[in-house]
Amino acid sequence: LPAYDLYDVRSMLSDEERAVQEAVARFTDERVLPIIGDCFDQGRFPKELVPEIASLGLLGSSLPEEYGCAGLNAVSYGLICQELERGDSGLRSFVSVQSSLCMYPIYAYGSEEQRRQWLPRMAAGEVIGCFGLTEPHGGSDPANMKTHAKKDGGDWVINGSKMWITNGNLADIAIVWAQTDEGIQGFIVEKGTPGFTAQEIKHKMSLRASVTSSLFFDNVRVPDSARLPNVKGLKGPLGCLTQARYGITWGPVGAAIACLDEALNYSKERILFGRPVAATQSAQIKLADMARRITLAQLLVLQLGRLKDAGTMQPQQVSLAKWNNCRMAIDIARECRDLLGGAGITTEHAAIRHALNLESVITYEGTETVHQLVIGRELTGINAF
Ligand code: TGC
Ligand code: FAD
Repeated sequence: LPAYDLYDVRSMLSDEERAVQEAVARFTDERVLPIIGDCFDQGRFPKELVPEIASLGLLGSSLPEEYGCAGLNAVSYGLICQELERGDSGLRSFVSVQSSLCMYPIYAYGSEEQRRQWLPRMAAGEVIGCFGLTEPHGGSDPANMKTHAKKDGGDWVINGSKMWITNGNLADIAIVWAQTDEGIQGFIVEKGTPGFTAQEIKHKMSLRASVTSSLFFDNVRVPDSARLPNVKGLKGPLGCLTQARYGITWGPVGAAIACLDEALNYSKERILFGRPVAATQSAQIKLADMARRITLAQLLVLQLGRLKDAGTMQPQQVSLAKWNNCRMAIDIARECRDLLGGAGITTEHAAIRHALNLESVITYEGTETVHQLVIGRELTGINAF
């Protein structure tokens, strides 16, 4: 059995799920891995891959075919995230944001007209989206939102700012959450709307192959037809987060597999004190422990995906898996970096890139602490936020 599937999880997948995984794995091996170290080095998102990602059906893959999407199940979406993140968390982020944070709210909360206007072009990668929830004063507490939209005749006027927004400078549209007199509401704001600007965040040490931006809204006027009509309140954005977090439970499994694979190969070839590093008991214990944690994480997400496909998945279950799998992957990436010695500190090898990326992944979509407190509240019935 391969080190990355000791429990033969593959045998628990349907033929369609296996085919999806194979297609994305091939894309990652052939198109992502040869360039991604340089992209990370240069701080460049490989935008040239977007048409291929779209043609593989990876954008909004769970949405129905009538909107130009692939209509795949949740487990397939998870496998897409896993295989993309085996390449780089930045590419998985791109797909998470487009699919779960932009296409999903248009599908779930939008009018039929909005669905038809945006979803087919977003599935084709012709329109790129970003999702603006987090604000500079504190992302963990989105209820304390300062950005607001005021009704003015038939229009809305938006003022405020958002920070740490994936795809911000790439995006043709932004899903923007703003406080209104009737609670938090979502708006589709098009690039080029007067008063709307995006500024790329530089000097990142993490997710360097991904675009992250601040968004500014200075009296941005949009028509009522840009408002998502079918949701009000924090449950709107939080419902999107549940979708995206679900994908993020799978993604880090891919990053961890990439690191283990690399460290395993390296330690078998690295001869020290007359034998391969892999022949030492301490290296074997480390590698075995990584395989153990990856196996547990794989079983966790597969069951989570089956629950999602059955329609019974709860947000708390997503929190537990997001916490567990991000922690699992970041620890493994750091341990693999150590097994590579000095060779582990450059982008010639993947471990440090994954370790640095996972610093973002463990923070965004709810920090580790936020997810721990969600489980604490579930157990005790006491809100400790
Ligand atoms: P609470 O005030 O109790 O609830 C408000 C309403 O929302 C409902 N709800 C949910 N609905 C769906 N999914 C969930 N996960 C939900 N959680 C709560 C809830 O039922 C209620 O509905 P209603 O009808 O009663 O009004 O909110 P809470 O106390 O549960 O929330 C507190 C807390 C801290 C958990 C929440 O604020 C939180 O999750 N904070 C973290 C914020 C966060 O994760 N931000 C992420 C920004 S996006 C991002 O990072 C993208 S990175 C993407 C990439 O590049 O891949
Ligand atoms: P804060 O909320 O200020 O948290 C600071 C610290 O306080 C953390 O350690 C946190 O765990 C801790 N903390 C918070 N509450 C408590 C508590 N009650 N008790 C104890 N400790 C607590 N957001 C978007 O809206 N859209 C995006 O596309 C997006 N993309 C991102 C991309 C990247 C690369 C990054 C880094 C972030 C992105 N985010 C995005 C923002 C992300 O969701 C936030 O960074 C995250 O929610 C945390 O918010 P914050 O950074 O303001 O930290």
